[in-house]
Amino acid sequence: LSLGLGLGLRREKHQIKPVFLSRCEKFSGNNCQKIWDAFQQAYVNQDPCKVPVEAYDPLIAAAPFKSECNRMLFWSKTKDVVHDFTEKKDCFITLEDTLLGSVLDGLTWCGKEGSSDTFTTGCPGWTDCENNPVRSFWNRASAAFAEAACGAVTVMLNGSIATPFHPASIFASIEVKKLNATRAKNLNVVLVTDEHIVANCTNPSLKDLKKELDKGIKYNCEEVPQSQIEACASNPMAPCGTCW
Ligand code: DVN
Repeated sequence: LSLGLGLGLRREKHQIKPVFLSRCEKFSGNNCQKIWDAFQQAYVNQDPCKVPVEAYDPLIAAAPFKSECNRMLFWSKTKDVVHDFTEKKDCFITLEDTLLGSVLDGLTWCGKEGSSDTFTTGCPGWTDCENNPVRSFWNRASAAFAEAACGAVTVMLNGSIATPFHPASIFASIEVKKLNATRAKNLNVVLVTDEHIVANCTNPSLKDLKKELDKGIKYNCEEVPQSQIEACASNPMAPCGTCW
């Protein structure tokens, strides 16, 4: 009995469904069981290295991204400063501030051939195989989030590394390619700097970024100290748009 109870509790602790549903219900309140079903069908009963990005199409259809014009924020190698900012100030929306992004942020999951269960341990890591359930989800969600981008779009890149716009990043390999000039009018690069500035707005990788943009999207780049972004985040009186 105690062994059975112990295993049951341990299984309970690692279950993803209660986490998924409680996060989802806090966010939206409705349709969460339907969204869970759409999520699960992407990877259950599959080889966890053979889940293509398209497997999540029904999930994206069940919980589509709203176009929030002038408020969408992308990022690459700036996760902590960006989410500290969006948590404290209601100026921008990142993928991780949307229903699907917030529900799945930080979670690991996979299925197994011949099983209808969801597993949270023994799953392939990000780089173990390309078509793993977690990576395919973020790739699919990032594409859909970028397709919805409209008006002035902002990206926070890291000025403390040599290549702020890295070709292997999700931002470079997926999101930039999905920005469409009929909806997105501007791309404003905020290059976040600290005392060790490695890259400024003349960085060669940013020339590549400008070149890759859909014709008609206006490009702009500003170097902004991280301390200024943090100070603005902590100042409830600072209006959006006056932070930098
Ligand atoms: O614009 C954002 C957002 O919309 C998101 O979906 O994609 C953009 C950020 O992705 P990015 O451009 O690839 O930026 P990063 O900083 O290189 O990677 C972002 C995240 O992807 C990492 O923080 C990792 O997520 P995690 O583990 O912190 O929840 C993940 N990631 C990327 N490459 C990885 C990796 N995780 C493990 N190994 C890797 N090689």
